[in-house]
Amino acid sequence: MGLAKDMPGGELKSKFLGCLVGMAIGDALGAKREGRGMSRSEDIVSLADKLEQLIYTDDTHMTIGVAESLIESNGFDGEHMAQTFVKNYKAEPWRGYGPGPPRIFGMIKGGEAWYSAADRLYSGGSFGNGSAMRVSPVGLLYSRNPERLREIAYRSSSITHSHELGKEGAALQACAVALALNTPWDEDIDREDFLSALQDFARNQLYREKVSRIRELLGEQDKARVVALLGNGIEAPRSVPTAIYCFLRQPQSYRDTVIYAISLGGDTDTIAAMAGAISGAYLGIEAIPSEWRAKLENREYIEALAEKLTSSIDNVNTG
Ligand code: R7I
Ligand code: MG
Ligand code: MG
Repeated sequence: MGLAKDMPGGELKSKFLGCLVGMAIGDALGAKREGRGMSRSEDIVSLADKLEQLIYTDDTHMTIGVAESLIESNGFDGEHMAQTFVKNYKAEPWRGYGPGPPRIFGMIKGGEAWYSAADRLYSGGSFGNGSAMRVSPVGLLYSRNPERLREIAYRSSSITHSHELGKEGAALQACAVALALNTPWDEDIDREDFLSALQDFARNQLYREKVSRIRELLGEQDKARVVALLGNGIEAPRSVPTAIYCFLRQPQSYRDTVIYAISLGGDTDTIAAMAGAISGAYLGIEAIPSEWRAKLENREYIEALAEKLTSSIDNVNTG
């Protein structure tokens, strides 16, 4: 993974903002199609035009929790992050959370340790995409150190998703965010290099195979084939590779990335959130259509978190 320590400060900040705002807009726009079949790009564009506000779901709500906790703790603190999730869920339980996390929050409130509660779910932990969808702040903050990135992605996942496939999905998504962040925005994404880096990073055979499928599908016109081979579901292995694919198909356009992700149907808010996070981390905030940015609920708070995260990158990496 490129380290990109010499990136100009303005570019770095724009990429942090692009990642979190890009994630939230993908989530909010995708939420309007979650659980449905495929749709036409034109219909998604007109939907985006019609909406007066972009209201986000659990994907963004939990990403906010990850960012808040990383900032307040100056890095990862599992107990603090778990308590942040519990507090945020209590304040806004209506955000469309998956079935597992609220049960975990109940266990943690009842005294169960943050590192063991998730093992009690689905006999061996969840492999839902709930820990990958919220991991982008980890990808940004630990982008200079792939092994720490993996460790923190796993540990942040294990609060709610302790199955190997859940943890590995979070790590792969964080790695994709870091690779996008570390590629200067005036340099083209080398898709071969990007996929090789992901292939080398992945520790799990199923994800390695999925990365190979991404490579085979780059020129594919048939969306049904993309969905058949990569998936569009709520499970991490059936959505994280899909999100990475959506970005790599059209790395130069945030708008096209998110619209394509939603057009695949299924878990559209989450796939568009993850694809939008990667795209925004590469292209920066200015590449996101301003009329979409203007409609995003709570945008100023999300931007403030992104700015604080940018300021903590040096502390976290020297501390
Ligand atoms: O992963 P999670 O937080 O859900 C995230 C999704 C996103 O689409 C959000 O936008 C929101 O809508 O919810 O919730 P989990 O309950 O941990 O996992 C989601 C689903 O994955 C579960 O309801 C199961 O259907 C499936 N799943 C499993 N099924 C069988 N065995 C996850 N782990 C297992 C398993 O081990
Ligand atoms: Mg959601
Ligand atoms: Mg979803």
